Amino acid sequence: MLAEIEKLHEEIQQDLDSIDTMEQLENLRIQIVGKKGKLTAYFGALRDLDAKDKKQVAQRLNTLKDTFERLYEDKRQVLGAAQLNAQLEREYVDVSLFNSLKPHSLGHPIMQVLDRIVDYFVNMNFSIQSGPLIEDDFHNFEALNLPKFHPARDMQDTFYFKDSLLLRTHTSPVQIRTMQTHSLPIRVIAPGSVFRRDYDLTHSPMFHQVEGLVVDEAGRISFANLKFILEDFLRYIFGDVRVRFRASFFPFTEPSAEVDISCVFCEGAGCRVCSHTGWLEVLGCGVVHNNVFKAVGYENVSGYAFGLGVERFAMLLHRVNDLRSFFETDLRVLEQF
Ligand code: 2NM
Repeated sequence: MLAEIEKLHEEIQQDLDSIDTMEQLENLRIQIVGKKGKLTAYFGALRDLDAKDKKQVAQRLNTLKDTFERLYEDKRQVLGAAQLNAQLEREYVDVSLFNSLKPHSLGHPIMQVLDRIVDYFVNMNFSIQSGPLIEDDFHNFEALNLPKFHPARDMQDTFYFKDSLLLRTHTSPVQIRTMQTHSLPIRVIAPGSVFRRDYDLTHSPMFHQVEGLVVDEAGRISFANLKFILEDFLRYIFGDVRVRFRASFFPFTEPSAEVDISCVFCEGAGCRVCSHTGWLEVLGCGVVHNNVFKAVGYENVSGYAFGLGVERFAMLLHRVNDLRSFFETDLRVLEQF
């Protein structure tokens, strides 16, 4: 009987080696240790043996049973892993393909217009500067020749924190900081968000500006330089429009001008958008006031500066009449740009 058990052991070993499905493994288990299994039958035959043989055979059978259980479990694990791998292979999904089926985002319309504005000045050899959104009184007002009781400093217009900190109301403090830390020549633009207490069809408490500043030794920068670059810039942005400069006033420039383009809606004939004047105001500019240079410690220099609102440009370019639609994050609106 021991010899038969030895043979069964070898048989089991061979059978296990040739098995490659869970189903075959289950069949083998039934054949060996099931109710009518070969090993089960040997256990049943024990009762016909005399006591001396019984002990020896029983030991051998128990060892074989343990061995079989171990080999069975090993094989089950191997087949289970193979089965899982096959399933993963079958159900494999390339997630990178999925996203490529969706339309690509073109960016927010305000940022599209901002990028186009910035591109013009980068091509004209301006460098881009940025600065803090939370500013102090000196950089936002004092250095810009805004006297202590100027209406622009009013609580009505400016968001104040305690300790005379505030949300910058224009990007001009960036130009002030640039002059404080850089030497001549200066040729920069400062794009960024600014904050004012205002909210209606054409005003938002947060909006975007691009301001520019060019400074060099006295006599090297003139109003003519300013006029040339702004005309060229406005035709780059708005196409074939007429451009005019109107005398104006800003505390930080002297002389100062506001710049109009011929109305993009009626081409100058007069309509509701241009209040029947044929002109749209799009920029402020001027020759930098000497008090601004004094505040940053510059002497014997001259320069020009300008500023524009990106939202206003976007409204005119895209013919949007309520600026709040840019900020409502409604994809049905934003996807049209
Ligand atoms: C404008 C209009 C005119 C301006 C002036 C300066 C600085 F810092 F150089 F003094 N930055 N920006 C300026 C001048 C801005 O915006 C309508």
